[in-house]
Amino acid sequence: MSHIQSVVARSVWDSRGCPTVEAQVTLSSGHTGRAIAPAGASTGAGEAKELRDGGHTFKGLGVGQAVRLVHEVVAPALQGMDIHDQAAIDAAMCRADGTPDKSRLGGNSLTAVSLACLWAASAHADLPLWRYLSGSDEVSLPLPEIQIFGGGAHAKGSVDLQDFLALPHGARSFAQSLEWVAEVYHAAGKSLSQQGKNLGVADEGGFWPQFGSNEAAIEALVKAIELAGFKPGVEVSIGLDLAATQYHSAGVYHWRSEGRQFDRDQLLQVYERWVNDYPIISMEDGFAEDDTEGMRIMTALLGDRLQIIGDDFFVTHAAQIAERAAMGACNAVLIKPNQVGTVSETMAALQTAKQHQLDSIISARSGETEDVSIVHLAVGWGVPQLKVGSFSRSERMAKWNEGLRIEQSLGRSGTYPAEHLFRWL
Ligand code: 2PG
Ligand code: MG
Repeated sequence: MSHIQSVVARSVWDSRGCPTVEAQVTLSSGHTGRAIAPAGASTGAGEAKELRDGGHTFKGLGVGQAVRLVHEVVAPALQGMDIHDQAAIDAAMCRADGTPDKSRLGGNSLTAVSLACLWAASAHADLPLWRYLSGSDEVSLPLPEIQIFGGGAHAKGSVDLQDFLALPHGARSFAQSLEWVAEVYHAAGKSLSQQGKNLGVADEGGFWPQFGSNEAAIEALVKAIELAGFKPGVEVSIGLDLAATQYHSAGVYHWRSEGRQFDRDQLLQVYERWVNDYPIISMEDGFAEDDTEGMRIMTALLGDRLQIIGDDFFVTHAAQIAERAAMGACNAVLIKPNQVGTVSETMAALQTAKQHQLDSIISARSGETEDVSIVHLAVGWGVPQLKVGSFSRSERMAKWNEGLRIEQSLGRSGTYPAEHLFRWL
Protein backbone atom coordinates (compact mmCIF):
# COMPACT_ATOMS: atom_id res chain seq x y z
CA MET A 1 0.00 0.00 0.00
CA SER A 2 1.12 3.57 -0.57
CA HIS A 3 -0.48 6.80 0.52
CA ILE A 4 -0.82 10.25 -0.97
CA GLN A 5 1.76 12.50 0.62
CA SER A 6 1.35 15.66 -1.40
CA VAL A 7 -0.58 17.14 -4.32
CA VAL A 8 1.01 20.07 -6.10
CA ALA A 9 -0.58 22.02 -8.96
CA ARG A 10 0.83 24.56 -11.37
CA SER A 11 -0.30 26.59 -14.34
CA VAL A 12 1.19 25.32 -17.62
CA TRP A 13 0.33 26.08 -21.27
CA ASP A 14 -1.85 24.24 -23.76
CA SER A 15 -1.71 23.93 -27.55
CA ARG A 16 -3.65 27.18 -28.03
CA GLY A 17 -1.19 29.04 -25.81
CA CYS A 18 -3.74 29.23 -22.99
CA PRO A 19 -3.16 28.37 -19.33
CA THR A 20 -4.18 24.98 -18.01
CA VAL A 21 -3.75 23.00 -14.79
CA GLU A 22 -1.02 20.43 -14.25
CA ALA A 23 -1.12 18.31 -11.08
CA GLN A 24 1.64 16.27 -9.51
CA VAL A 25 0.98 13.67 -6.84
CA THR A 26 3.72 12.27 -4.62
CA LEU A 27 3.27 9.10 -2.59
CA SER A 28 4.69 7.98 0.74
CA SER A 29 6.71 5.44 -1.27
CA GLY A 30 8.32 8.27 -3.22
CA HIS A 31 6.54 7.43 -6.48
CA THR A 32 4.97 10.28 -8.41
CA GLY A 33 2.29 10.83 -11.03
CA ARG A 34 1.58 13.85 -13.19
CA ALA A 35 -1.18 14.89 -15.56
CA ILE A 36 -2.46 17.98 -17.38
CA ALA A 37 -6.10 18.93 -18.00
CA PRO A 38 -7.10 19.55 -21.64
CA ALA A 39 -9.71 22.12 -22.74
CA GLY A 40 -12.53 22.13 -25.28
CA ALA A 41 -13.71 24.90 -27.61
CA SER A 42 -17.03 23.40 -28.69
CA THR A 43 -18.05 22.39 -25.18
CA GLY A 44 -21.32 20.75 -24.16
CA ALA A 45 -23.60 22.66 -21.78
CA GLY A 46 -23.58 19.75 -19.33
CA GLU A 47 -19.80 19.49 -19.03
CA ALA A 48 -17.95 19.85 -15.74
CA LYS A 49 -17.16 23.56 -15.44
CA GLU A 50 -13.60 24.76 -15.75
CA LEU A 51 -12.47 27.21 -13.10
CA ARG A 52 -10.95 30.24 -14.87
CA ASP A 53 -9.82 33.50 -13.32
CA GLY A 54 -11.69 35.85 -15.68
CA GLY A 55 -10.54 39.43 -16.19
CA HIS A 56 -8.32 40.62 -19.02
CA THR A 57 -5.14 38.62 -18.51
CA PHE A 58 -4.80 35.61 -20.84
CA LYS A 59 -8.28 36.28 -22.24
CA GLY A 60 -9.67 35.54 -18.77
CA LEU A 61 -8.42 31.96 -18.98
CA GLY A 62 -5.91 32.05 -16.12
CA VAL A 63 -6.02 29.13 -13.69
CA GLY A 64 -4.54 30.82 -10.62
CA GLN A 65 -7.62 30.17 -8.50
CA ALA A 66 -7.84 26.56 -9.63
CA VAL A 67 -4.20 26.00 -8.65
CA ARG A 68 -4.74 27.69 -5.29
CA LEU A 69 -7.77 25.52 -4.54
CA VAL A 70 -5.82 22.36 -5.33
CA HIS A 71 -3.31 23.38 -2.67
CA GLU A 72 -5.83 24.67 -0.13
CA VAL A 73 -8.74 22.21 -0.53
CA VAL A 74 -7.89 19.19 -2.68
CA ALA A 75 -4.47 18.35 -1.24
CA PRO A 76 -5.63 18.28 2.42
CA ALA A 77 -8.70 16.23 1.43
CA LEU A 78 -6.57 13.58 -0.29
CA GLN A 79 -3.60 13.46 2.03
CA GLY A 80 -3.03 9.96 3.46
CA MET A 81 -5.47 8.22 1.12
CA ASP A 82 -4.62 4.84 -0.40
CA ILE A 83 -3.44 5.57 -3.95
CA HIS A 84 -4.95 2.34 -5.25
CA ASP A 85 -8.47 3.34 -4.23
CA GLN A 86 -9.23 5.64 -7.16
CA ALA A 87 -12.96 5.52 -6.47
CA ALA A 88 -12.46 6.83 -2.91
CA ILE A 89 -10.02 9.51 -4.11
CA ASP A 90 -12.46 10.77 -6.75
CA ALA A 91 -15.39 10.62 -4.32
CA ALA A 92 -13.40 12.67 -1.80
CA MET A 93 -12.73 15.33 -4.45
CA CYS A 94 -16.40 15.43 -5.47
CA ARG A 95 -17.38 15.83 -1.80
CA ALA A 96 -14.85 18.63 -1.35
CA ASP A 97 -16.25 20.32 -4.45
CA GLY A 98 -19.86 19.85 -3.39
CA THR A 99 -21.46 21.10 -6.63
CA PRO A 100 -23.16 19.05 -9.37
CA ASP A 101 -20.93 20.56 -12.10
CA LYS A 102 -17.55 20.78 -10.28
CA SER A 103 -17.78 24.55 -10.48
CA ARG A 104 -16.30 25.25 -7.04
CA LEU A 105 -12.95 23.51 -7.49
CA GLY A 106 -13.13 23.32 -11.27
CA GLY A 107 -13.41 20.33 -13.59
CA ASN A 108 -9.96 21.28 -14.89
CA SER A 109 -8.31 20.90 -11.45
CA LEU A 110 -10.14 17.69 -10.64
CA THR A 111 -9.32 16.11 -14.01
CA ALA A 112 -5.61 16.84 -13.60
CA VAL A 113 -5.50 15.56 -10.01
CA SER A 114 -7.58 12.47 -10.71
CA LEU A 115 -5.40 11.44 -13.66
CA ALA A 116 -2.19 12.28 -11.74
CA CYS A 117 -3.35 9.90 -8.99
CA LEU A 118 -3.86 7.17 -11.58
CA TRP A 119 -0.35 7.67 -12.94
CA ALA A 120 1.07 7.59 -9.41
CA ALA A 121 -0.78 4.33 -8.69
CA SER A 122 0.64 2.72 -11.82
CA ALA A 123 4.13 3.96 -10.94
CA HIS A 124 3.77 2.41 -7.48
CA ALA A 125 2.60 -0.86 -9.06
CA ASP A 126 5.63 -0.61 -11.38
CA LEU A 127 3.40 -1.06 -14.42
CA PRO A 128 2.69 1.01 -17.52
CA LEU A 129 -0.59 2.81 -16.93
CA TRP A 130 -2.41 0.80 -19.61
CA ARG A 131 -1.31 -2.46 -17.96
CA TYR A 132 -2.24 -1.20 -14.50
CA LEU A 133 -5.76 -0.63 -15.85
CA SER A 134 -6.13 -3.81 -17.91
CA GLY A 135 -4.83 -6.25 -15.29
CA SER A 136 -4.09 -9.55 -17.00
CA ASP A 137 -6.72 -9.03 -19.73
CA GLU A 138 -5.58 -9.27 -23.32
CA VAL A 139 -5.41 -5.77 -24.77
CA SER A 140 -5.45 -4.24 -28.23
CA LEU A 141 -4.71 -0.89 -29.79
CA PRO A 142 -7.62 1.32 -30.78
CA LEU A 143 -8.53 2.38 -34.30
CA PRO A 144 -7.36 5.98 -34.70
CA GLU A 145 -9.85 8.54 -36.02
CA ILE A 146 -7.66 11.27 -37.51
CA GLN A 147 -8.77 14.71 -38.56
CA ILE A 148 -7.68 15.80 -42.05
CA PHE A 149 -9.65 19.07 -42.26
CA GLY A 150 -10.72 21.13 -39.24
CA GLY A 151 -13.68 23.48 -39.35
CA GLY A 152 -16.40 24.94 -37.12
CA ALA A 153 -15.30 26.42 -33.80
CA HIS A 154 -11.75 25.17 -34.43
CA ALA A 155 -11.29 27.17 -37.64
CA LYS A 156 -13.33 30.32 -37.12
CA GLY A 157 -16.34 28.84 -38.90
CA SER A 158 -14.63 28.59 -42.32
CA VAL A 159 -16.96 25.64 -42.87
CA ASP A 160 -19.72 24.68 -40.43
CA LEU A 161 -18.79 21.07 -39.79
CA GLN A 162 -16.02 20.68 -37.23
CA ASP A 163 -14.02 17.55 -38.08
CA PHE A 164 -13.44 15.71 -41.35
CA LEU A 165 -11.75 12.51 -40.24
CA ALA A 166 -10.01 9.55 -41.87
CA LEU A 167 -10.76 6.12 -40.34
CA PRO A 168 -8.20 3.57 -41.62
CA HIS A 169 -10.25 0.50 -40.65
CA GLY A 170 -8.67 -1.75 -43.30
CA ALA A 171 -5.20 -1.50 -41.76
CA ARG A 172 -3.73 -4.47 -39.92
CA SER A 173 -2.10 -2.66 -37.02
CA PHE A 174 -2.04 0.66 -35.22
CA ALA A 175 1.32 1.41 -36.82
CA GLN A 176 -0.04 0.70 -40.28
CA SER A 177 -3.12 2.82 -39.57
CA LEU A 178 -0.88 5.79 -38.88
CA GLU A 179 1.22 5.13 -41.99
CA TRP A 180 -1.91 5.13 -44.13
CA VAL A 181 -3.31 8.30 -42.61
CA ALA A 182 0.05 10.04 -42.93
CA GLU A 183 -0.22 9.46 -46.69
CA VAL A 184 -3.80 10.75 -46.77
CA TYR A 185 -2.89 13.81 -44.69
CA HIS A 186 0.03 14.75 -46.93
CA ALA A 187 -1.98 14.07 -50.10
CA ALA A 188 -4.68 16.42 -48.82
CA GLY A 189 -2.11 19.13 -48.04
CA LYS A 190 -0.41 18.79 -51.41
CA SER A 191 -3.69 18.95 -53.27
CA LEU A 192 -4.75 22.11 -51.37
CA SER A 193 -1.36 23.71 -52.04
CA GLN A 194 -1.63 22.96 -55.76
CA GLN A 195 -5.02 24.70 -55.79
CA GLY A 196 -3.57 27.64 -53.87
CA LYS A 197 -5.93 26.88 -50.97
CA ASN A 198 -3.54 25.77 -48.25
CA LEU A 199 -4.07 28.16 -45.34
CA GLY A 200 -2.12 26.21 -42.72
CA VAL A 201 -3.71 24.19 -39.95
CA ALA A 202 -6.66 24.60 -37.58
CA ASP A 203 -6.71 24.02 -33.79
CA GLU A 204 -6.26 20.25 -33.93
CA GLY A 205 -3.67 20.22 -36.72
CA GLY A 206 -6.03 19.44 -39.62
CA PHE A 207 -5.78 21.66 -42.68
CA TRP A 208 -7.68 24.90 -42.38
CA PRO A 209 -10.36 24.42 -44.98
CA GLN A 210 -11.05 26.85 -47.74
CA PHE A 211 -13.92 25.15 -49.52
CA GLY A 212 -17.05 26.51 -51.10
CA SER A 213 -19.26 24.23 -49.03
CA ASN A 214 -19.24 21.59 -46.33
CA GLU A 215 -19.85 18.94 -48.97
CA ALA A 216 -16.85 20.13 -50.98
CA ALA A 217 -14.67 19.32 -47.96
CA ILE A 218 -16.05 15.77 -47.93
CA GLU A 219 -15.32 15.46 -51.66
CA ALA A 220 -11.78 16.73 -51.08
CA LEU A 221 -11.27 14.10 -48.40
CA VAL A 222 -12.44 11.28 -50.69
CA LYS A 223 -10.03 12.59 -53.30
CA ALA A 224 -7.15 12.69 -50.79
CA ILE A 225 -7.81 9.06 -49.82
CA GLU A 226 -7.66 8.07 -53.49
CA LEU A 227 -4.59 10.20 -54.21
CA ALA A 228 -2.84 8.44 -51.33
CA GLY A 229 -3.56 5.12 -53.05
CA PHE A 230 -6.32 3.75 -50.81
CA LYS A 231 -9.80 2.50 -51.55
CA PRO A 232 -12.39 4.81 -49.93
CA GLY A 233 -14.91 2.79 -47.94
CA VAL A 234 -12.80 -0.36 -48.07
CA GLU A 235 -9.46 0.62 -46.58
CA VAL A 236 -10.02 4.16 -45.35
CA SER A 237 -13.45 5.66 -44.67
CA ILE A 238 -14.71 9.01 -43.49
CA GLY A 239 -15.96 10.17 -40.12
CA LEU A 240 -17.53 13.57 -39.47
CA ASP A 241 -17.91 15.48 -36.24
CA LEU A 242 -20.72 17.86 -37.14
CA ALA A 243 -20.79 19.50 -33.68
CA ALA A 244 -24.29 20.61 -34.65
CA THR A 245 -24.96 22.53 -31.43
CA GLN A 246 -22.65 25.16 -32.90
CA TYR A 247 -25.00 25.78 -35.85
CA HIS A 248 -28.32 25.30 -34.07
CA SER A 249 -30.60 27.89 -32.59
CA ALA A 250 -34.30 27.75 -31.70
CA GLY A 251 -35.04 24.69 -33.81
CA VAL A 252 -33.18 25.93 -36.90
CA TYR A 253 -29.90 24.51 -38.18
CA HIS A 254 -27.97 27.23 -39.97
CA TRP A 255 -24.85 26.67 -42.08
CA ARG A 256 -23.51 30.20 -42.18
CA SER A 257 -20.65 29.38 -44.55
CA GLU A 258 -23.24 28.43 -47.19
CA GLY A 259 -26.15 30.64 -46.14
CA ARG A 260 -28.43 27.61 -45.80
CA GLN A 261 -30.99 26.79 -43.11
CA PHE A 262 -32.65 23.48 -42.30
CA ASP A 263 -35.25 22.07 -39.99
CA ARG A 264 -34.61 18.70 -38.39
CA ASP A 265 -36.07 16.64 -41.24
CA GLN A 266 -34.30 18.58 -43.95
CA LEU A 267 -30.97 18.19 -42.18
CA LEU A 268 -31.54 14.47 -41.79
CA GLN A 269 -32.19 14.23 -45.54
CA VAL A 270 -28.82 15.85 -46.23
CA TYR A 271 -27.10 13.38 -43.88
CA GLU A 272 -28.85 10.43 -45.49
CA ARG A 273 -27.79 11.52 -48.96
CA TRP A 274 -24.20 11.96 -47.80
CA VAL A 275 -24.17 8.46 -46.29
CA ASN A 276 -25.47 7.13 -49.63
CA ASP A 277 -23.05 9.14 -51.79
CA TYR A 278 -19.80 9.08 -49.79
CA PRO A 279 -17.84 6.48 -47.80
CA ILE A 280 -18.99 7.97 -44.48
CA ILE A 281 -19.18 5.42 -41.66
CA SER A 282 -19.34 7.66 -38.57
CA MET A 283 -21.10 10.91 -37.67
CA GLU A 284 -20.80 12.68 -34.31
CA ASP A 285 -23.27 15.18 -32.84
CA GLY A 286 -25.34 15.37 -36.02
CA PHE A 287 -28.04 17.18 -34.05
CA ALA A 288 -27.80 19.68 -31.21
CA GLU A 289 -27.03 18.63 -27.63
CA ASP A 290 -30.65 19.18 -26.56
CA ASP A 291 -32.25 17.73 -29.71
CA THR A 292 -32.87 14.19 -28.49
CA GLU A 293 -35.57 13.70 -31.09
CA GLY A 294 -33.12 14.59 -33.88
CA MET A 295 -30.57 12.06 -32.61
CA ARG A 296 -33.32 9.48 -32.17
CA ILE A 297 -34.69 9.75 -35.72
CA MET A 298 -31.15 9.81 -37.13
CA THR A 299 -30.37 6.59 -35.27
CA ALA A 300 -33.63 4.97 -36.40
CA LEU A 301 -32.95 5.87 -40.04
CA LEU A 302 -29.20 5.34 -40.32
CA GLY A 303 -28.11 3.39 -37.23
CA ASP A 304 -27.74 0.07 -39.07
CA ARG A 305 -25.07 1.45 -41.44
CA LEU A 306 -23.55 4.38 -39.59
CA GLN A 307 -21.79 4.93 -36.29
CA ILE A 308 -23.83 7.70 -34.64
CA ILE A 309 -21.81 9.24 -31.82
CA GLY A 310 -23.00 11.48 -29.02
CA ASP A 311 -20.36 13.87 -27.68
CA ASP A 312 -21.88 17.15 -26.42
CA PHE A 313 -25.07 15.07 -26.45
CA PHE A 314 -23.86 12.78 -23.61
CA VAL A 315 -20.99 14.83 -22.05
CA THR A 316 -19.52 11.59 -20.61
CA HIS A 317 -22.22 11.51 -17.92
CA ALA A 318 -23.42 8.00 -17.07
CA ALA A 319 -26.97 9.09 -16.18
CA GLN A 320 -27.38 11.08 -19.39
CA ILE A 321 -26.07 8.15 -21.44
CA ALA A 322 -28.51 5.76 -19.76
CA GLU A 323 -31.49 8.06 -20.18
CA ARG A 324 -30.89 9.05 -23.80
CA ALA A 325 -29.70 5.63 -25.00
CA ALA A 326 -32.93 4.15 -23.61
CA MET A 327 -34.80 6.53 -25.93
CA GLY A 328 -32.97 5.07 -28.94
CA ALA A 329 -30.61 8.01 -29.51
CA CYS A 330 -27.10 7.16 -30.86
CA ASN A 331 -25.22 3.88 -31.08
CA ALA A 332 -21.89 5.19 -29.78
CA VAL A 333 -20.53 7.51 -27.10
CA LEU A 334 -17.53 9.84 -27.15
CA ILE A 335 -15.68 9.58 -23.85
CA LYS A 336 -13.70 12.63 -22.62
CA PRO A 337 -12.46 12.53 -19.01
CA ASN A 338 -12.57 16.29 -18.53
CA GLN A 339 -16.24 16.48 -19.57
CA VAL A 340 -17.11 14.80 -16.28
CA GLY A 341 -14.01 15.61 -14.22
CA THR A 342 -12.75 12.35 -12.67
CA VAL A 343 -11.38 9.00 -13.77
CA SER A 344 -14.05 7.07 -11.83
CA GLU A 345 -16.93 8.95 -13.42
CA THR A 346 -15.34 8.49 -16.85
CA MET A 347 -15.22 4.75 -16.20
CA ALA A 348 -18.84 4.77 -15.07
CA ALA A 349 -19.81 6.45 -18.36
CA LEU A 350 -17.96 3.76 -20.29
CA GLN A 351 -19.63 0.97 -18.35
CA THR A 352 -23.06 2.52 -18.88
CA ALA A 353 -22.36 2.74 -22.61
CA LYS A 354 -21.50 -0.97 -22.63
CA GLN A 355 -24.65 -1.87 -20.72
CA HIS A 356 -26.68 -0.10 -23.41
CA GLN A 357 -24.75 -1.77 -26.26
CA LEU A 358 -23.23 1.52 -27.34
CA ASP A 359 -19.73 1.56 -28.85
CA SER A 360 -17.17 3.91 -27.33
CA ILE A 361 -14.47 6.24 -28.57
CA ILE A 362 -12.00 7.94 -26.21
CA SER A 363 -11.29 11.49 -27.29
CA ALA A 364 -8.83 14.30 -26.75
CA ARG A 365 -9.93 17.96 -26.72
CA SER A 366 -9.16 20.75 -29.15
CA GLY A 367 -6.91 22.34 -26.50
CA GLU A 368 -4.31 19.71 -25.62
CA THR A 369 -0.79 19.20 -24.31
CA GLU A 370 1.91 16.55 -24.26
CA ASP A 371 -0.21 14.56 -21.78
CA VAL A 372 -0.81 11.02 -23.11
CA SER A 373 -3.20 9.71 -20.43
CA ILE A 374 -6.07 9.07 -22.85
CA VAL A 375 -4.00 6.64 -24.94
CA HIS A 376 -3.43 4.53 -21.83
CA LEU A 377 -7.10 4.74 -20.88
CA ALA A 378 -8.12 3.52 -24.34
CA VAL A 379 -5.75 0.54 -24.30
CA GLY A 380 -6.18 -0.29 -20.61
CA TRP A 381 -9.97 -0.10 -20.65
CA GLY A 382 -10.28 -1.85 -24.01
CA VAL A 383 -11.92 1.09 -25.80
CA PRO A 384 -11.62 0.24 -29.51
CA GLN A 385 -11.42 3.75 -31.03
CA LEU A 386 -9.33 6.83 -30.26
CA LYS A 387 -9.86 10.38 -31.55
CA VAL A 388 -6.99 12.77 -30.97
CA GLY A 389 -7.21 15.40 -33.70
CA SER A 390 -4.96 15.48 -36.72
CA PHE A 391 -1.58 14.27 -37.88
CA SER A 392 0.53 17.31 -37.06
CA ARG A 393 1.39 19.41 -33.98
CA SER A 394 3.21 17.70 -31.16
CA GLU A 395 0.28 17.63 -28.72
CA ARG A 396 -1.40 15.26 -31.24
CA MET A 397 1.71 13.35 -32.33
CA ALA A 398 2.68 12.69 -28.69
CA LYS A 399 -0.46 10.58 -28.40
CA TRP A 400 -0.08 8.70 -31.69
CA ASN A 401 3.56 8.02 -30.83
CA GLU A 402 2.60 6.70 -27.38
CA GLY A 403 0.25 4.25 -29.10
CA LEU A 404 3.16 3.05 -31.26
CA ARG A 405 5.28 2.43 -28.17
CA ILE A 406 2.51 0.45 -26.52
CA GLU A 407 1.85 -1.59 -29.68
CA GLN A 408 5.54 -2.43 -30.00
CA SER A 409 5.77 -3.46 -26.34
CA LEU A 410 2.86 -5.85 -26.86
CA GLY A 411 4.70 -7.67 -29.64
CA ARG A 412 2.63 -10.50 -31.06
CA SER A 413 0.27 -10.69 -28.10
CA GLY A 414 -1.61 -7.59 -29.21
CA THR A 415 -4.60 -7.94 -31.50
CA TYR A 416 -5.90 -5.10 -33.65
CA PRO A 417 -9.68 -5.33 -33.92
CA ALA A 418 -10.25 -2.39 -36.27
CA GLU A 419 -11.50 -4.36 -39.25
CA HIS A 420 -14.27 -5.93 -37.15
CA LEU A 421 -15.57 -2.67 -35.74
CA PHE A 422 -18.14 -1.60 -38.30
CA ARG A 423 -20.36 -4.64 -38.68
CA TRP A 424 -22.14 -3.40 -41.82
CA LEU A 425 -18.91 -3.08 -43.86
C1 2PG B 1 -14.99 17.41 -30.17
C2 2PG B 1 -13.69 17.97 -29.64
C3 2PG B 1 -12.50 17.37 -30.30
P1 2PG B 1 -13.64 20.28 -28.40
O1 2PG B 1 -15.96 18.15 -30.37
O2 2PG B 1 -15.10 16.21 -30.35
O3 2PG B 1 -12.59 17.48 -31.72
O4 2PG B 1 -13.68 19.39 -29.74
O5 2PG B 1 -12.51 19.75 -27.58
O6 2PG B 1 -13.45 21.68 -28.87
O7 2PG B 1 -14.95 20.05 -27.72
MG1 MG C 1 -17.30 16.40 -30.88
